[in-house]
Amino acid sequence: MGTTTRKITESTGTEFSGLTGTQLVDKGVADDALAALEETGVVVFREADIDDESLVAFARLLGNVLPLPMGSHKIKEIQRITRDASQSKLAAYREATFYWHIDGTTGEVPDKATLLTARQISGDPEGDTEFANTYAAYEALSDEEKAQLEGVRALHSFTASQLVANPNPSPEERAAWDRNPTREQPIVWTRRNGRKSLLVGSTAGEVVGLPADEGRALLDRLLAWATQPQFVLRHRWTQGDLVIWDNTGMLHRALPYGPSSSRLMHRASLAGEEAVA
Ligand SMILES: O=C(O)CCC(=O)C(=O)O
Ligand SMILES: [Fe+2]
Repeated sequence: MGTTTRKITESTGTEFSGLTGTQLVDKGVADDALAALEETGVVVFREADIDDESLVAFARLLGNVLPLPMGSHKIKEIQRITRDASQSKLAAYREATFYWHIDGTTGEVPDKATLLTARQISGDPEGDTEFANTYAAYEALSDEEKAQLEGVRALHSFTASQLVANPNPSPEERAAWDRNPTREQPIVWTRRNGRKSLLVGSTAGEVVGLPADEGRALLDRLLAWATQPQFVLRHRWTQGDLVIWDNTGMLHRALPYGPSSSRLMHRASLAGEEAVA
Protein backbone atom coordinates (compact mmCIF):
# COMPACT_ATOMS: atom_id res chain seq x y z
CA MET A 1 0.00 0.00 0.00
CA GLY A 2 3.04 2.27 0.08
CA THR A 3 2.52 2.92 3.78
CA THR A 4 5.40 4.14 5.90
CA THR A 5 5.65 4.41 9.66
CA ARG A 6 8.12 6.32 11.80
CA LYS A 7 8.63 7.20 15.45
CA ILE A 8 8.37 10.98 15.87
CA THR A 9 10.37 11.60 19.07
CA GLU A 10 12.24 9.34 21.48
CA SER A 11 9.22 8.85 23.76
CA THR A 12 6.21 10.01 21.82
CA GLY A 13 4.33 9.73 18.55
CA THR A 14 4.10 7.48 15.52
CA GLU A 15 3.51 8.83 12.04
CA PHE A 16 1.79 6.84 9.30
CA SER A 17 1.98 8.12 5.74
CA GLY A 18 0.42 6.91 2.54
CA LEU A 19 -3.08 6.03 3.75
CA THR A 20 -6.04 8.20 2.85
CA GLY A 21 -9.82 8.31 3.22
CA THR A 22 -11.57 4.95 3.28
CA GLN A 23 -8.22 3.09 3.27
CA LEU A 24 -8.08 3.85 6.98
CA VAL A 25 -11.35 2.08 7.66
CA ASP A 26 -9.65 -1.28 7.96
CA LYS A 27 -9.21 -3.62 10.93
CA GLY A 28 -5.48 -4.02 10.30
CA VAL A 29 -4.88 -0.27 10.16
CA ALA A 30 -6.96 0.22 13.32
CA ASP A 31 -5.03 -2.49 15.19
CA ASP A 32 -1.71 -0.92 14.15
CA ALA A 33 -2.97 2.49 15.26
CA LEU A 34 -4.12 1.13 18.64
CA ALA A 35 -0.77 -0.55 19.24
CA ALA A 36 1.10 2.64 18.31
CA LEU A 37 -1.23 4.67 20.53
CA GLU A 38 -0.58 2.40 23.49
CA GLU A 39 3.16 2.49 22.95
CA THR A 40 3.78 6.08 21.85
CA GLY A 41 0.68 8.07 22.90
CA VAL A 42 0.12 9.98 19.65
CA VAL A 43 -0.62 8.70 16.16
CA VAL A 44 -0.42 10.94 13.10
CA PHE A 45 -1.91 10.02 9.72
CA ARG A 46 -0.36 12.62 7.43
CA GLU A 47 -2.80 14.12 4.90
CA ALA A 48 -5.36 11.40 5.55
CA ASP A 49 -8.13 13.49 3.95
CA ILE A 50 -10.77 11.44 5.71
CA ASP A 51 -14.41 12.52 5.49
CA ASP A 52 -16.74 12.56 8.48
CA GLU A 53 -18.45 9.24 7.74
CA SER A 54 -15.11 7.43 7.37
CA LEU A 55 -13.74 9.18 10.45
CA VAL A 56 -16.60 7.83 12.54
CA ALA A 57 -16.26 4.37 10.96
CA PHE A 58 -12.52 4.35 11.69
CA ALA A 59 -13.12 5.60 15.25
CA ARG A 60 -15.57 2.70 15.79
CA LEU A 61 -12.74 0.28 14.99
CA LEU A 62 -10.72 1.89 17.80
CA GLY A 63 -13.34 1.96 20.55
CA ASN A 64 -16.74 3.24 21.63
CA VAL A 65 -17.41 6.52 19.89
CA LEU A 66 -19.09 9.13 22.08
CA PRO A 67 -22.05 11.12 20.81
CA LEU A 68 -21.17 14.83 21.13
CA PRO A 69 -24.54 16.52 21.60
CA MET A 70 -23.21 20.10 21.51
CA GLY A 71 -21.49 19.42 18.24
CA SER A 72 -23.79 21.56 16.07
CA HIS A 73 -22.96 19.21 13.28
CA LYS A 74 -25.16 16.87 11.30
CA ILE A 75 -23.30 13.78 12.49
CA LYS A 76 -23.69 13.53 16.26
CA GLU A 77 -20.28 11.89 16.78
CA ILE A 78 -18.45 14.82 15.16
CA GLN A 79 -17.69 18.06 16.91
CA ARG A 80 -16.35 21.15 15.21
CA ILE A 81 -13.40 22.82 16.92
CA THR A 82 -13.30 26.44 15.84
CA ARG A 83 -13.54 29.93 17.29
CA ASP A 84 -16.18 30.84 14.74
CA ALA A 85 -19.43 31.07 16.71
CA SER A 86 -21.49 30.60 13.55
CA GLN A 87 -20.01 27.08 13.26
CA SER A 88 -20.01 25.94 16.88
CA LYS A 89 -21.98 26.78 20.00
CA LEU A 90 -18.83 26.06 22.00
CA ALA A 91 -16.61 28.54 20.12
CA ALA A 92 -16.46 30.86 23.14
CA TYR A 93 -14.85 28.12 25.24
CA ARG A 94 -12.01 27.37 22.84
CA GLU A 95 -9.54 29.77 24.43
CA ALA A 96 -9.31 27.27 27.27
CA THR A 97 -7.78 24.75 24.84
CA PHE A 98 -4.69 27.01 24.70
CA TYR A 99 -3.74 25.71 28.15
CA TRP A 100 -2.44 22.22 28.89
CA HIS A 101 -5.24 19.85 29.76
CA ILE A 102 -6.60 16.31 29.62
CA ASP A 103 -10.14 15.91 28.28
CA GLY A 104 -12.92 14.55 30.47
CA THR A 105 -11.13 14.67 33.85
CA THR A 106 -14.38 15.65 35.55
CA GLY A 107 -16.13 12.55 34.23
CA GLU A 108 -16.14 9.23 36.03
CA VAL A 109 -14.03 7.72 33.26
CA PRO A 110 -11.92 10.19 31.27
CA ASP A 111 -12.02 9.79 27.49
CA LYS A 112 -9.79 7.06 26.10
CA ALA A 113 -8.65 8.91 23.00
CA THR A 114 -9.46 11.82 20.74
CA LEU A 115 -9.31 11.95 16.93
CA LEU A 116 -8.77 15.38 15.41
CA THR A 117 -8.59 16.11 11.71
CA ALA A 118 -7.71 19.43 10.09
CA ARG A 119 -10.42 20.67 7.73
CA GLN A 120 -8.98 24.18 7.50
CA ILE A 121 -5.65 25.38 8.82
CA SER A 122 -4.71 28.93 9.69
CA GLY A 123 -1.02 29.10 8.78
CA ASP A 124 2.19 28.64 10.79
CA PRO A 125 2.71 28.52 13.65
CA GLU A 126 -0.72 29.54 14.86
CA GLY A 127 -2.83 26.64 15.89
CA ASP A 128 -0.18 23.93 16.10
CA THR A 129 -1.16 21.32 18.67
CA GLU A 130 1.22 20.15 21.39
CA PHE A 131 1.17 16.93 23.39
CA ALA A 132 3.02 16.19 26.62
CA ASN A 133 3.65 12.60 27.67
CA THR A 134 2.49 12.15 31.28
CA TYR A 135 3.72 8.55 31.44
CA ALA A 136 7.26 9.67 30.63
CA ALA A 137 6.93 12.63 33.02
CA TYR A 138 5.90 10.34 35.88
CA GLU A 139 8.63 7.87 35.08
CA ALA A 140 11.29 10.59 35.21
CA LEU A 141 10.39 11.68 38.77
CA SER A 142 12.76 10.59 41.53
CA ASP A 143 11.67 7.70 43.76
CA GLU A 144 11.26 10.19 46.58
CA GLU A 145 8.95 12.43 44.52
CA LYS A 146 6.93 9.40 43.39
CA ALA A 147 6.49 8.34 47.03
CA GLN A 148 5.43 11.87 48.05
CA LEU A 149 2.70 11.93 45.40
CA GLU A 150 1.19 8.55 46.32
CA GLY A 151 -2.32 9.11 47.67
CA VAL A 152 -2.36 12.87 46.89
CA ARG A 153 -5.60 13.95 45.25
CA ALA A 154 -6.68 17.00 43.27
CA LEU A 155 -10.05 18.57 42.50
CA HIS A 156 -10.81 18.89 38.78
CA SER A 157 -13.46 21.24 37.45
CA PHE A 158 -14.58 22.98 34.28
CA THR A 159 -14.43 26.22 36.26
CA ALA A 160 -10.71 25.78 37.04
CA SER A 161 -9.95 25.28 33.34
CA GLN A 162 -12.01 28.31 32.28
CA LEU A 163 -10.50 30.57 34.96
CA VAL A 164 -7.05 30.08 33.44
CA ALA A 165 -8.25 31.59 30.15
CA ASN A 166 -10.71 34.08 31.66
CA PRO A 167 -9.76 34.98 35.26
CA ASN A 168 -12.51 37.63 35.63
CA PRO A 169 -15.81 36.08 34.56
CA SER A 170 -19.13 37.85 35.08
CA PRO A 171 -21.25 36.36 37.89
CA GLU A 172 -23.49 34.77 35.22
CA GLU A 173 -20.53 33.18 33.42
CA ARG A 174 -19.13 31.90 36.69
CA ALA A 175 -22.49 30.43 37.71
CA ALA A 176 -22.80 28.66 34.35
CA TRP A 177 -19.32 27.15 34.70
CA ASP A 178 -20.04 26.07 38.27
CA ARG A 179 -23.05 24.04 37.13
CA ASN A 180 -20.59 21.51 35.67
CA PRO A 181 -19.45 18.66 37.92
CA THR A 182 -16.29 18.72 40.02
CA ARG A 183 -14.33 15.53 40.56
CA GLU A 184 -11.58 14.41 42.89
CA GLN A 185 -8.86 12.41 41.17
CA PRO A 186 -5.50 11.01 42.30
CA ILE A 187 -2.49 12.90 40.93
CA VAL A 188 -0.85 9.59 40.10
CA TRP A 189 -3.04 7.60 37.73
CA THR A 190 -2.34 3.89 38.08
CA ARG A 191 -3.70 1.60 35.36
CA ARG A 192 -4.84 -1.98 35.88
CA ASN A 193 -1.67 -3.02 34.04
CA GLY A 194 0.47 -1.13 36.55
CA ARG A 195 1.42 1.72 34.23
CA LYS A 196 1.44 5.12 35.92
CA SER A 197 1.07 8.68 34.68
CA LEU A 198 0.52 12.16 36.10
CA LEU A 199 -3.08 13.37 36.09
CA VAL A 200 -2.64 17.15 36.03
CA GLY A 201 -3.60 20.06 33.77
CA SER A 202 -5.80 23.13 33.74
CA THR A 203 -8.86 21.33 35.14
CA ALA A 204 -6.98 20.68 38.39
CA GLY A 205 -7.59 23.69 40.64
CA GLU A 206 -6.89 22.52 44.18
CA VAL A 207 -5.10 19.78 46.06
CA VAL A 208 -7.28 18.04 48.61
CA GLY A 209 -6.16 18.89 52.15
CA LEU A 210 -3.69 21.63 51.21
CA PRO A 211 -4.18 25.40 51.59
CA ALA A 212 -5.12 26.94 48.23
CA ASP A 213 -1.71 28.55 47.59
CA GLU A 214 0.27 25.42 48.45
CA GLY A 215 -2.00 23.27 46.31
CA ARG A 216 -1.70 25.71 43.42
CA ALA A 217 2.08 25.73 43.75
CA LEU A 218 2.26 21.92 43.69
CA LEU A 219 -0.04 21.69 40.66
CA ASP A 220 1.94 24.40 38.82
CA ARG A 221 5.20 22.63 39.61
CA LEU A 222 3.93 19.28 38.35
CA LEU A 223 2.47 20.80 35.18
CA ALA A 224 5.74 22.60 34.46
CA TRP A 225 7.58 19.31 35.03
CA ALA A 226 5.28 17.31 32.75
CA THR A 227 5.50 19.81 29.90
CA GLN A 228 9.29 20.10 29.63
CA PRO A 229 10.59 19.90 26.05
CA GLN A 230 11.77 16.30 26.38
CA PHE A 231 8.18 15.16 27.01
CA VAL A 232 6.54 17.35 24.35
CA LEU A 233 5.58 16.63 20.77
CA ARG A 234 4.48 19.56 18.63
CA HIS A 235 2.30 18.90 15.61
CA ARG A 236 2.31 21.39 12.76
CA TRP A 237 -0.89 20.77 10.83
CA THR A 238 -1.15 20.16 7.14
CA GLN A 239 -4.69 20.26 5.84
CA GLY A 240 -6.16 16.75 5.96
CA ASP A 241 -3.94 15.44 8.77
CA LEU A 242 -5.59 13.13 11.27
CA VAL A 243 -4.06 13.03 14.75
CA ILE A 244 -5.14 10.65 17.51
CA TRP A 245 -3.94 10.85 21.08
CA ASP A 246 -4.16 8.66 24.14
CA ASN A 247 -6.11 11.11 26.26
CA THR A 248 -5.19 9.21 29.43
CA GLY A 249 -1.46 9.69 28.99
CA MET A 250 -1.09 12.92 27.02
CA LEU A 251 -1.72 16.46 28.08
CA HIS A 252 -2.52 18.60 25.06
CA ARG A 253 -3.04 22.21 24.05
CA ALA A 254 -3.55 24.24 20.90
CA LEU A 255 -1.07 27.05 20.33
CA PRO A 256 -3.14 30.25 20.36
CA TYR A 257 -4.97 31.24 17.20
CA GLY A 258 -7.03 34.39 16.83
CA PRO A 259 -10.78 34.83 17.28
CA SER A 260 -11.27 35.37 13.55
CA SER A 261 -8.99 32.51 12.50
CA SER A 262 -10.38 30.17 9.85
CA ARG A 263 -8.90 27.17 11.70
CA LEU A 264 -11.42 24.33 11.71
CA MET A 265 -10.91 20.86 13.12
CA HIS A 266 -13.35 17.98 13.16
CA ARG A 267 -13.15 15.81 16.18
CA ALA A 268 -14.40 12.44 17.41
CA SER A 269 -13.91 11.07 20.93
CA LEU A 270 -13.65 7.56 22.30
CA ALA A 271 -15.26 6.68 25.62
CA GLY A 272 -12.87 5.81 28.44
CA GLU A 273 -12.49 2.15 29.30
CA GLU A 274 -10.94 2.37 32.75
CA ALA A 275 -11.97 4.58 35.66
CA VAL A 276 -9.13 6.36 37.45
CA ALA A 277 -8.26 4.12 40.41
O1 LIG B 1 -7.63 22.41 18.68
C1 LIG B 1 -6.74 21.70 19.13
O2 LIG B 1 -5.62 21.62 18.63
C2 LIG B 1 -6.99 20.88 20.39
C3 LIG B 1 -8.37 21.11 20.90
C4 LIG B 1 -8.66 20.30 22.11
O3 LIG B 1 -8.24 20.58 23.19
C5 LIG B 1 -9.48 19.10 21.95
O4 LIG B 1 -9.96 18.83 20.85
O5 LIG B 1 -9.67 18.39 22.95
FE1 LIG C 1 -8.85 19.06 24.65
